[in-house]
Amino acid sequence: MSHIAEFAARLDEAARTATATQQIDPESVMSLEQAYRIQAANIAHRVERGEKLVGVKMGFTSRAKMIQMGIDDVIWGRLTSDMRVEEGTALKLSDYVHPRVEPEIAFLLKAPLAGDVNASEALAAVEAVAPALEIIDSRYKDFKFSLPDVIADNASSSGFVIGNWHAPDTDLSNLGMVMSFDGKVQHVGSSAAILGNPVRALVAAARLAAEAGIPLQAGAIVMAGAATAAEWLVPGTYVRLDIQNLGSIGFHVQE
Ligand code: OOG
Ligand code: MG
Repeated sequence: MSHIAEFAARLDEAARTATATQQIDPESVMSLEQAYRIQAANIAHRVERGEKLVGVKMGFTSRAKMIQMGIDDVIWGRLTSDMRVEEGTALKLSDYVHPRVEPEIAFLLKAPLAGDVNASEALAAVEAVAPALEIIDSRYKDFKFSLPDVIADNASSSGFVIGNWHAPDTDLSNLGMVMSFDGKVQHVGSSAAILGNPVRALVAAARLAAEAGIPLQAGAIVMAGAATAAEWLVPGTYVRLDIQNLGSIGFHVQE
């Protein structure tokens, strides 16, 4: 087995069994191209088991996240059908290694969006926007990784929760975002924290996905990246996100 196939199988197994694994490239010697090949092979295992590719997620699009994880490059990962968590669900912590949650904005496309586009072209392809929570769960021990490590591990993506879709007629550039656990505020931020405007994350997603040979299609979901640092999930709590003009969403964490 090539190293790529071997690492991909190990990361897929770690995700499937919710068991942490060793970093694959702690010294960061791998190229990003190799890391994305491992990611593709990693997610191909899920597709072989019947999951569908439903979109992409952007990572490290805010300073808060870059600082929290010590990485300052924008990355992306693949979203699959089984990662979707219904709004209001009760999550089982045992399905994850060491999950965290973070507040995001999601886009739903009504037209293909591929390659170099500007912000107004990107917005013209948007069917709707929604408040979203991402559950990130690094498959590496202690949630520690290098840049190639996290790319290979599908940018830590593990689950996503999406609220009601809204027509994209709200200015998204500076919306207040509040993430709370049982009504206690954990993080307050603004959508402006996401590359100055979350639409820029969509522009970047269109370019990166096309470069990788999976251009964004109508119906694709794009997660723009977290506006604030992530928080560990706590058993027995209700996680809620409120976004100005976009409403709120949430889910339970089982005891
Ligand atoms: C990597 C994923 C980063 C975001 O929204 O910035 C990310 C991680 O923090 O483990 O999803
Ligand atoms: Mg995220």
